[in-house]
Amino acid sequence: MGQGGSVPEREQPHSKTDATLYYFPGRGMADQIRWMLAYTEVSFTQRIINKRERFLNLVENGQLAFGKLPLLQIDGQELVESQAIIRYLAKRGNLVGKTATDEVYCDMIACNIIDVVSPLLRAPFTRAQGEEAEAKHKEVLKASWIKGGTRLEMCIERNKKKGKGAFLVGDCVTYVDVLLAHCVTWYAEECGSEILEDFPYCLAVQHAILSNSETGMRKFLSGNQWYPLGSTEYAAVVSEVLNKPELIRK
Ligand SMILES: N[C@@H](CCC(=O)N[C@@H](CS)C(=O)NCC(=O)O)C(=O)O
Repeated sequence: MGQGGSVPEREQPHSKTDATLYYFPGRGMADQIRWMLAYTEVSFTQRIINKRERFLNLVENGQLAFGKLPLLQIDGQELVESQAIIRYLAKRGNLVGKTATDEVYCDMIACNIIDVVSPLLRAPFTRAQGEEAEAKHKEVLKASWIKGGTRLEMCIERNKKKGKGAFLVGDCVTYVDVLLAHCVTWYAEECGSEILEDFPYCLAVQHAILSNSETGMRKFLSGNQWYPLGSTEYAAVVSEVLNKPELIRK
């Protein structure tokens, strides 16, 4: 309840952009959504949740259906659950392939990509201090990429052998290519671009997504709507907002 037992006021969407995204001041589970918004040229405002009270207000006024961020206001709706939001944006942007089979393959691959991305989501909370510990942390992340990336590389190779093109599904870009480009870009930032040397197909997809001048990716990546790698300060904000001290490394 808000002050005096009243329900706090609902947060209204920004009136000058197509969408309003609520999340902590960092990448996390909102990041795939940001890339999808940028790729499909949906303008968006970010509402930064960096205080526990603001988070509780969203919960208490019923805007977080399951009590969790991210929240996206778009087309007169309030959407939660990151993977449902991504699928909505994919359909809205005509990025789910051409057939029902393409669509279910995209679903399967998107489910896998979130598993591959998960170690990156945890990185701000597991990042260790000191040269040796940092190198070890990098090695752990690198191993996650090699394991997950190898399967994704094989998916593109198989699709290409069917005469389709260097995409994950079908013969044109789908949203899972955008999600893969995001994943590849983030892993390269964490571990160094040399981790992609043996992944020519993943690199080709990343290149196709980042170099497509008809989307909003370039502007997005050079602007301030994409956050840097999560720091210990970011981890502290998330821990405070969620009231989860155990998230912070001692
Ligand atoms: N399945 C949800 C998970 C979202 C999630 O775990 N959100 C975290 C922040 S990244 C949260 O808000 N947790 C609230 C809490 O633990 O109280 C999704 O994909 O959106």
